Amino acid sequence: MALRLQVQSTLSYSKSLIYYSRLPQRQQSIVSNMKCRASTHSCEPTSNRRSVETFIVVIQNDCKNNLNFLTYLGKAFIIRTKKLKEQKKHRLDDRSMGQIEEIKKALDSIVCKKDMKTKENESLHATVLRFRLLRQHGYQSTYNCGLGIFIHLKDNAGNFKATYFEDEKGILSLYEASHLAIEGESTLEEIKHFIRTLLNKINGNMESNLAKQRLARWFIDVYEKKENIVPVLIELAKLDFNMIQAVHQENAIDLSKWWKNLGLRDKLTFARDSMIQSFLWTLGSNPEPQFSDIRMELTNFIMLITTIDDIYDVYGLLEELELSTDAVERWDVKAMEQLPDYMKICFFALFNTLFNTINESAYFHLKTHRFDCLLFLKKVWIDLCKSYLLEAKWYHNSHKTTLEEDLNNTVVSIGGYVMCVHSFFVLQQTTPEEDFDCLSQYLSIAHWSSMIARLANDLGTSVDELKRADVLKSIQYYRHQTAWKQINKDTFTNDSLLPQLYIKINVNLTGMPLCV
Ligand code: 0FV
Ligand code: MN
Ligand code: MN
Ligand code: MN
Ligand code: MN
Repeated sequence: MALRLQVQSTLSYSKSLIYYSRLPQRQQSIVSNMKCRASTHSCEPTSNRRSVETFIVVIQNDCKNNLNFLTYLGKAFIIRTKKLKEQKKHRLDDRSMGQIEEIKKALDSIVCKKDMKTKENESLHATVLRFRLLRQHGYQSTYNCGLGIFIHLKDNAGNFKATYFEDEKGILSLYEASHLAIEGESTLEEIKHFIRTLLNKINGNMESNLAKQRLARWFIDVYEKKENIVPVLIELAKLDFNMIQAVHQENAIDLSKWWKNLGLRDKLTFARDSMIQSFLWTLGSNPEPQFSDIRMELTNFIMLITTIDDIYDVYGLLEELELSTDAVERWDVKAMEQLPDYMKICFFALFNTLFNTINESAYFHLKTHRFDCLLFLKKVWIDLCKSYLLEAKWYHNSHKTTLEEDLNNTVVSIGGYVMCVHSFFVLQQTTPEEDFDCLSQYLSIAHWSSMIARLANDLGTSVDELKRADVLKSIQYYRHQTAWKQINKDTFTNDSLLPQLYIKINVNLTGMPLCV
């Protein structure tokens, strides 16, 4: 039941994100053309098998409506966008290198000013924005200076001054900035709680306005209602939004074809059909239109991971699971001969996809750096299956784990390490000597993002976890906070070898279990 709700909420979530609403009727969203059908039969005639009770989301490829929105990928819209940008050249110039220089100069000049305390006449938004921009751009020396500003938010009795919190924009900025805390920054932590409580209390317009401003799609609506707006900017924003949506929807169609051709959907009806959810994960981590390849590849693997997870959690018999884990450990297609048919199909699909998608980049690393990253790939997939098997054993033997034991394993079984190594393959950005170092850094940040993803996933879906005592929840909450601070530290304070894009993928993947 929980899963069913999960799928439905994902659907309505995607629906709300897809498309700017004031479009001609014929350009409707792909999601509204999806039909849900219930999965009824399982694959093997054994009666004591369980099945994931869920709806299967099918994108109807034959529906003509689906293809209409793709007009947004056409030339006419690109030309119109260019024209609009010309009109607003002074605002939206493409000389990005020059602009980056300007931004850096501006940030440097802020840092040079010694007194960064809140000025009486300065808006909360301005103060917070300055702090956030400096931190996000790695201005380490300014941490304490930057933090000093928040002391002014409190009165002598240590309470937050009400006047500061009347300003919508300021609160939003502050809430966002409060997520950038690193170890020991308790004021930011207090602020986060304070605003969260505040938002929960406020009813009506303000809350929904604040929430709306966080999403680009709704921000357009909010902006449109303001005074002194720039109409060209609105047209440009809508066009840009729709063009990016068109790219995403084209991805969804391609993925749907891939998934259909792979055949797991029809053969393994006991498993979740996770295309939309899996795509949302990668959409959340890489929404930019130029990252279609990353989105496609990572989505393929998330879909495979989800199917394999269902085999281990739900459908497979323990002795079968021992066999499949052994086959993956031997990393040998031949070892699959011993598996029951439904497993053969799934693991063959996995190996086939692995070799089709990663061979080129594996060869690239081997050729340019003499670095055999296939070893890492093998290791993380084997570790994943082993962690699945251990959980299956716990389940079948009714083994009660300690929190420590549980987390040590489930931080692996959430699949973050596998995603991390696949991102490494997709990005192909390292230098020869640093490959090994770099990969261990890759895995270090993946540990913290996996921890957050695991805790968020458990809190969201595991009835068992929620049934346990409050103590567990508070420990989880504590871990969650700690993991976030570690990620912020890795992100903002390290002279890291990691590509920014990779860090971004990790940070964004972390947020997805909260939405999906
Ligand atoms: C979680 O499912 C889920 F969404 C999976 C397996 C996809 C993995 C996503 C990434 C690797 C980004 P479920 O809650 O059944 O997973 P657990 O591990 O709790 O069985
Ligand atoms: Mn599961
Ligand atoms: Mn599982
Ligand atoms: Mn779960
Ligand atoms: Mn668990």
